[in-house]
Amino acid sequence: MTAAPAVAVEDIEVFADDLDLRKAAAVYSDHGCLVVRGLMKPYLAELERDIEATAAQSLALLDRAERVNEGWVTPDGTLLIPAPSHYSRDKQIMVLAVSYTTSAVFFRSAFDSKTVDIVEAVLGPNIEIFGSGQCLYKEPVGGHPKHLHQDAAYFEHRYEGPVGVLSYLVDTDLVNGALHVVPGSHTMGVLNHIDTFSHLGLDEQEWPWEKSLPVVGKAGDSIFFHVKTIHGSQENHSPKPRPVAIHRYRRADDYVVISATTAANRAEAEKHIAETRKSNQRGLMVRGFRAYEQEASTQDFAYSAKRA
Ligand SMILES: O=C(O)CCC(=O)C(=O)O
Repeated sequence: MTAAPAVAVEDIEVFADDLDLRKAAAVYSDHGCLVVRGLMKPYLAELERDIEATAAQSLALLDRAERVNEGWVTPDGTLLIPAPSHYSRDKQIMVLAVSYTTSAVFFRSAFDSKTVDIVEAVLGPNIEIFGSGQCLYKEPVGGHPKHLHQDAAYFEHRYEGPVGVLSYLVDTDLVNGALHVVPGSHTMGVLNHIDTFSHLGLDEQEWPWEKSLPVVGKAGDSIFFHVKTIHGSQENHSPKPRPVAIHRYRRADDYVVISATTAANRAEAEKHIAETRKSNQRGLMVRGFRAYEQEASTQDFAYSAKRA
């Protein structure tokens, strides 16, 4: 029989309205995950507006989608994967092209002071944004599952790696695709991932859903998770879309050493780990200061100053 997690959701939960930063950081450090109830509530209505506008825009561009390794990409940048056979079309949305460069509220919500306070309590004083924000969008009536996985399989870092903050934008339960987490799995190192329907994932025989803890929540609840915490979510069987918004933060001196989306390109990237350089991303600072580091390639700074 598969052992279910010994941790309950109540053990990993705090409340944005009465935030206890020390407790939040301790929960995150012990379990590699933390639920903050109500954190993204102030941004919900505007986020939903921009997300639904993007979904409508991308579907209108579907006939111009181009084939890529991971599925298809529309001209505005939405990633689609094959749809179940009962769909009216052959493709379903997976990652919606809404980001800090297309949505002001998405950008603004990344700087939310309570969110960054928690990240600072976890990562320390100097924090940058990693990536441009992400929206995973499960379409109604069967929208895609995301197999259990560690984000480190996709972006392994030199140091602590990013803290992911996934926020529910609709009430989310076992019917429409609650996020599942495996508390404590952040201490297990980077596990071997295989190619699955939803890209890199863990072998289902070894990591069945029963080993994970579902986090049911309201719109506006956020789940913080470590880059090595195992997580994923099942299909959306409800009649409405189930989007989530994800912000990622990391120490200002951290950087990617392996970037991958398939078992083959991960194996190739692993061969070049020694060649990776500190300058592979310089995100916007959300807290603190980025000190000059010789190792972080002055050439790129000089080049971009010339281009500006
Ligand atoms: O939409 C979800 O729940 C999946 C999110 C996720 O697993 C990820 O972004 O890594």
